[in-house]
Amino acid sequence: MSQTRPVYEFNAAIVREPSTSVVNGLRADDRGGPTYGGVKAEHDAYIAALRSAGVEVTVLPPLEAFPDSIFVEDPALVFTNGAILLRPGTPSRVNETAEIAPVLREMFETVLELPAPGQADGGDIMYTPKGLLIGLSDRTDKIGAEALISSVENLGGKARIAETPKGVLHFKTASSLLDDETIIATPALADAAVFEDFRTIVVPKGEEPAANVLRINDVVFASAGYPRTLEMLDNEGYKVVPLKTAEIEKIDAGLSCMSLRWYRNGR
Ligand code: CIR
Repeated sequence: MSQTRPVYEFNAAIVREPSTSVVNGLRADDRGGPTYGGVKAEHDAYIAALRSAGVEVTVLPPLEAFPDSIFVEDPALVFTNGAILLRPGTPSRVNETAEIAPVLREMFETVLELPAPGQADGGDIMYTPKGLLIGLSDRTDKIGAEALISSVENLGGKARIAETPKGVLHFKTASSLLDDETIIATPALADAAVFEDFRTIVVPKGEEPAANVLRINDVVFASAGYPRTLEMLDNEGYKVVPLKTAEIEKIDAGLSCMSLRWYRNGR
């Protein structure tokens, strides 16, 4: 897994079309569900944006039985040299892993499985140049995180455990990697010792969901609904591309959740 290219250099991604059942996606607070058409429009724009950033996107068909299956980031982790099948930490999503497994077995020579009985969601896992950060949350428990560290080491990488702030779904709901040295995080997570090796940019109070950005190659995709964060990133010199997330946010999701990304050799 060791590599010299930036961890945000990607040329391949998997996404899954939303099902009409996405309107029933899980949410902690019901602020009114999304519409299928609204999610579909955001998803279509997302696919187009990944392609314009130089990523070859494989689009999987919708799964009506799994309302949250559009969020392919959660049931697996992918790297240049292999994939790890995870065990999502909420009952309605556990079997999403079995749905994506054949696709990954087709695309990757090495596909590991997270050893039972732990659980881990990909949304809790941040790739950094210093190894993976695995945030403990209601979805990712200590047993799962420790098992995952072993799996990552088996692929030649390294990982360590971090804490996810209370009341936040995933570690990456509240933080994202912007470049080799920089993290963007909510005020609640910014002070965490876990980011001591990084420069931290803090999203303004009231714009917390904007902490989930997606760095791909030279672009930072950021949620369009948070003007102060967009301006801050722009002032920091990032090439910012805003994308609409208003609908997927109604089911607690952000930009990273909608793809699995990796650098595929030999293209
Ligand atoms: C869930 O609760 O699982 C979905 N409604 C949202 C998943 C968001 N995924 C992510 O942050 N990686």
